Amino acid sequence: MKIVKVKGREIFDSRGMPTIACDIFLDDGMVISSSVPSGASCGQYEALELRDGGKRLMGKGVLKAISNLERIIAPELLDKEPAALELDRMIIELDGTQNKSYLGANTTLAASMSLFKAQAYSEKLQLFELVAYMMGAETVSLPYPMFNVINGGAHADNNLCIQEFMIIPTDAGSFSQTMEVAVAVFYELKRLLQKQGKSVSLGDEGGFAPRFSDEVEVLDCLMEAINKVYVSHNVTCAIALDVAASEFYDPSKQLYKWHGKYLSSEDLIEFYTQLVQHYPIYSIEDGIDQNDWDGWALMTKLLKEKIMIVGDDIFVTNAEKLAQAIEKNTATASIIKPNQIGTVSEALQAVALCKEYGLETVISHRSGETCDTFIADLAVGAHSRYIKAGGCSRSERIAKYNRLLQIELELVDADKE
Ligand code: 2PG
Ligand code: MG
Repeated sequence: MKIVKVKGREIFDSRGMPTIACDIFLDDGMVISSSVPSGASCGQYEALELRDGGKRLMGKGVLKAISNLERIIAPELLDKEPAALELDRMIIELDGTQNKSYLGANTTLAASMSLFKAQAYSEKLQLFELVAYMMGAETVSLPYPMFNVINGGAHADNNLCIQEFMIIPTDAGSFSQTMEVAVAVFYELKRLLQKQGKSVSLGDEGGFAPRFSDEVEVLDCLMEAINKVYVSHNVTCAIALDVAASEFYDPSKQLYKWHGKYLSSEDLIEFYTQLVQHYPIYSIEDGIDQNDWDGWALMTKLLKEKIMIVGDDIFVTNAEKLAQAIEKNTATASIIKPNQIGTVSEALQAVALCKEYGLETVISHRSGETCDTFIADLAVGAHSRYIKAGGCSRSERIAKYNRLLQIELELVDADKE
């Protein structure tokens, strides 16, 4: 099967911001589409997201990215089989920069995702099967989801410093039962918030975003919901936090601005230690700023036996950064976001590196999302133990979970055959 046309389109993400979609037309008439997400609390070392600037659409337009896709990438793809790894390599070479600043990581990822889907289609494989094949895996597995239930930080208009409070139902059995428990906690939480007269409006990732006095109040409220659901479902939930500490780090003072006070990394780690003692916290992501490697080393040393320590802004899905982390014993897990690096194959390399050195992976959405479900297949095919794809509301989040439900059914059916 050959590629006969490649088109870019400007579409809008879950925040109403423009983003790029890429359509690959195959010679049997099939059109394969992908669209890329966009972050708000972006890491300083992420690959470049190309925006038009100027007045149109608040400078966020992606017409330059579309032009790069159609003028520079497309001619190289025409008349070729959609061999994703090979063509990804060609795109990386065409860009030729460290951070995709020539073509834009949004441009390259849109093409890359469509190439992977097109190859899967032309080989009559599911996307997750193709990913597994490329990772050299003989089996696939469904990830544990981290459901976002309370939004703070850059994802909400409230007073919380911590950006994401997530739940991980533990041992619910199947993915569909896990989903049931998460939805039950979500609605129990909603009821509790309403009872307390708090707002139940949603943050960017589909969790609630009311004002709280502080993070401890959130955790108490969350525990009440988790405990109530335990009684009805006999399944408990662990808590995962994405602190997104780079968002409130002051590099000039080398301190963290926490609710009107300045804290050192030691103070912050002491606070996390207290939380870990009092609540069933399973993991903390970005507890420390992306450049505070000493803080990361200390947090990893002090807490790694108790919780999973997840790096996001510090690694940015970049194999070089991950290699540094491995050398310095920093963190025990990495977030994987394909748009931080700009191609699917480089994201797969990052996963492979993590696996080789015993780091867990959390395949992740961005706060600005589309209904593309690529990351669900990526998590299954790459055998990632975790995925985070948002709360139990908003279609762009639920689409990923629904795709996982579909994959689960297919795997169950395949087992029966
Ligand atoms: C994060 C992400 C996704 P953003 O920090 O992990 O939850 O947020 O996409 O805004 O960087
Ligand atoms: Mg994060």
